Amino acid sequence: MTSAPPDEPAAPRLRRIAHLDMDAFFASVELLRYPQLKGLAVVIGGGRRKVDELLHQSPDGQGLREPHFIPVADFPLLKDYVGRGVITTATYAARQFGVGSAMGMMKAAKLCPHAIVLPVDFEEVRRFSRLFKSTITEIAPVMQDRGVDEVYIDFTDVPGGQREGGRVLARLIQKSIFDVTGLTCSIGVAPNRLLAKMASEFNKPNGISIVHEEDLKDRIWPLNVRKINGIGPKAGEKLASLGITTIGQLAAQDPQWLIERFGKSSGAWMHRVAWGRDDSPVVTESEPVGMSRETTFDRDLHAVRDRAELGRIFTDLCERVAADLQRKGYVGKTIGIKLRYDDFKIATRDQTLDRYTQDAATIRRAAGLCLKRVPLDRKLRLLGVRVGTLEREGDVPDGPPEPRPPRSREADPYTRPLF
Ligand code: DCP
Ligand code: MG
Repeated sequence: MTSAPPDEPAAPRLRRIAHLDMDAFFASVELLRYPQLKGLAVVIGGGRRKVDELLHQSPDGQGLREPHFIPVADFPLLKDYVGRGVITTATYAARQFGVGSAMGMMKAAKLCPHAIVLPVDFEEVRRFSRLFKSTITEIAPVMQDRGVDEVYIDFTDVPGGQREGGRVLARLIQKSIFDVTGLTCSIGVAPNRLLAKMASEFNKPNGISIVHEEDLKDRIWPLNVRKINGIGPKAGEKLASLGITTIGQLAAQDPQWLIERFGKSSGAWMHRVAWGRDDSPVVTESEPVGMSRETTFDRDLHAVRDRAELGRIFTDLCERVAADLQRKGYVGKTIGIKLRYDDFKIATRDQTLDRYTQDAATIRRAAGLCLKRVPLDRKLRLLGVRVGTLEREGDVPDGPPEPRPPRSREADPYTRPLF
């Protein structure tokens, strides 16, 4: 390790914020599955994965084909599409024809009839979304999730984050994401989130743009006001009707004039952002520590006399917690219950499993065991089920486990559930 000599003052650390956005994300994910389509015009939209099933079925009816080996000529084309579907995204090759997000498929077919149409695979998209984000946080831990394909990253204190205005670190992140996923992204690095978001679009696809405070006049002011994250179609229209289309024109307005037309906070905000000012921090979302579902009964229920009804509610709560975990992509290890008695006293119990789960039946069995450890002589007002000690599904080495079948009935404490 070498360090700077003590008499050489360290360069001042500037706030450097990056915005990273994946290129043609849903389409690029499909190209990983069908690399033979690389470079071609492909649009994502329309029907379900039935297309895939058809594609994968070999023409002679002899089983399934490998996705890689399906001839390009067998893919469905936009010109043959009939329906009211809308395009979700398009490859850059398709965009050259003027085709893009939110355009009706029939209209797009007129512009680019030979484009290949594929449906979106949300599960696959989510998997790659998690993968590229975890690749980033391994390098730069302060990351804010902004949706399926974009994040903000605070470069300020990360090694390489100051070099060449952030370009060195941006390059490393871009390369790491490509190595791990095979996908490209574009990154803008700037003094704040507002400018970084605009910068990430400057060099799409697979580009890096570095913006400094002094670039405001040349690179930001010529842009349309709609490029400001937060100025939507309505505000854009109103500004246009006032003769303001570029960010530079917005910056030239007297703040008071803007406040009179857009209200105190919006008017002041518009003036601030037009001058490239934004102090908002990159906020790392905290991971949830647990997920729970509970219900208060319409009438107080008794563990023995209302056993059937309680049993149904209990199972339902477990299923709902399991569905929450699955939907959000978590697995948990600690299963807990909460009861409130008719005297409003609360009892909780929990149990930690050997393995992580998101399975309703596993949760139900463990929660049933917890229930055996609480007094049940009073009536109940409320019942809750919680799963804690969460990990992201996929981060757990052995994956979401299946419950092991009990060795024998005698050894199985779950065979006599209370509810
Ligand atoms: N998306 C969507 N509906 C829209 C716009 C986008 O479902 N109206 C989806 C599909 C995109 C993904 O979100 O692949 C990311 O949106 P982007 O705006 O970042 O678009 P892309 O990543 O597809 O392209 P770009 O390279 O311009 O970022
Ligand atoms: Mg994108």
